[in-house]
Amino acid sequence: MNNNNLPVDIAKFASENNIPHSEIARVVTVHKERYVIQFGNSFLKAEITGNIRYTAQSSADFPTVGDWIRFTPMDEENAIILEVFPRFSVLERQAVGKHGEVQLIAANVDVAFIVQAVGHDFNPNRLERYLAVCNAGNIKPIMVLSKTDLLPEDECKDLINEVKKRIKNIKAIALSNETEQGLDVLKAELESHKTYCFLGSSGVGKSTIINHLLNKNVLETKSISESTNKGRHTTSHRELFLLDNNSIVIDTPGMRELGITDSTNAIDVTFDDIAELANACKFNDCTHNNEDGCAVIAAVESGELSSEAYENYLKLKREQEHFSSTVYEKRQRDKEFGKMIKSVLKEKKRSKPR
Ligand SMILES: Nc1nc2c(ncn2[C@@H]2O[C@H](COP(=O)(O)OP(=O)(O)OP(=O)(O)O)[C@@H](O)[C@H]2O)c(=O)[nH]1
Ligand SMILES: [Mg+2]
Ligand SMILES: [Zn+2]
Repeated sequence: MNNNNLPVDIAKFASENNIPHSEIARVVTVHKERYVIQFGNSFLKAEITGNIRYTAQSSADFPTVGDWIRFTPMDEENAIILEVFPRFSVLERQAVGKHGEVQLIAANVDVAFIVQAVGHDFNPNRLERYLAVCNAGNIKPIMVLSKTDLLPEDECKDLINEVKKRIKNIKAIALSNETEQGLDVLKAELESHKTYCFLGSSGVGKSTIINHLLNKNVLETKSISESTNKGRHTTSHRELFLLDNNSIVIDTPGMRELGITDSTNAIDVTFDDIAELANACKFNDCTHNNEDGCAVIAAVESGELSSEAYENYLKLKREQEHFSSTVYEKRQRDKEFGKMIKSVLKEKKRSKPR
């Protein structure tokens, strides 16, 4: 079977490392440490080698949805994952409830559709947070305003304008799964062999959009009030699908928390107008909190910069600094622990009777 639809970066890596295309597959879903990989048109259940498990330094070293991997088949249905290829992009967030750790959402994604529904889900602050996550991971973001059937058309336009005013250069698509208006605009974005991920709160219509793209009801969709267990998400895991035009889409469960990690300049890229203003601050290391001669604060005062965007910028910066310092402390603790183990072992050796 051939498998010659590899992205350029992956094909390059394979040829540099003499890996035959017959050994390359993509991770479609992950359940704990059990994986499903896709090779051509076939799907195999897969596990990782002990080597991957023991050399992994964090959860980021385990395969995730969207990863390209090298595998060896065991039989018709099962395979072993031997190696995870370097990722050209990653979507990651702070692992919920685990300080200083990241959780991968997906890998090798080209474009993320950030979906917000009209009504109380619409939230530019949260949109900026998603943008920072995309910018950190080398992923092009596109905003999707969903459920436009629930709001008069001019009010939908107002929401899009509000987004565009606050976030320059963002592409935004308004659509409704009910009337199907705008779905063609989203479809026109999809290029073959590129990977698209859908992000956004639970119930905004991510899986419904993907069902439309697949032209069938593959994914379960449900309103929050329909589900027996209140607040339970309908989509419970991340999964990758191949569309007829050979684009790939990844569905994700709605995420309540999207803590940003310590990627260096994602926030400045997201708030590029603030980064631009900062060039005119009096101090090079201005934090734009309360310094004299701060051009950012001046822009807020003159109304040139929205105070909501400014507040959100400071909030995300604080969060990122907190994450970085937690990671640093964790590394120090791990180091101390390593030193202690070493000295105990040394002591043991020394006291061993000869
Ligand atoms: N009125 C209206 N309802 C929609 C639209 N799109 C989806 N819905 C409804 O919204 C509910 C949630 O849709 P889902 O597609 O399951 O939402 P989701 O984003 O996948 O949610 P999670 O899987 O929980 O993250 C369902 O009852 C859909 O029928 C839309 O455009 N308009
Ligand atoms: Mg869903
Ligand atoms: Zn400043």
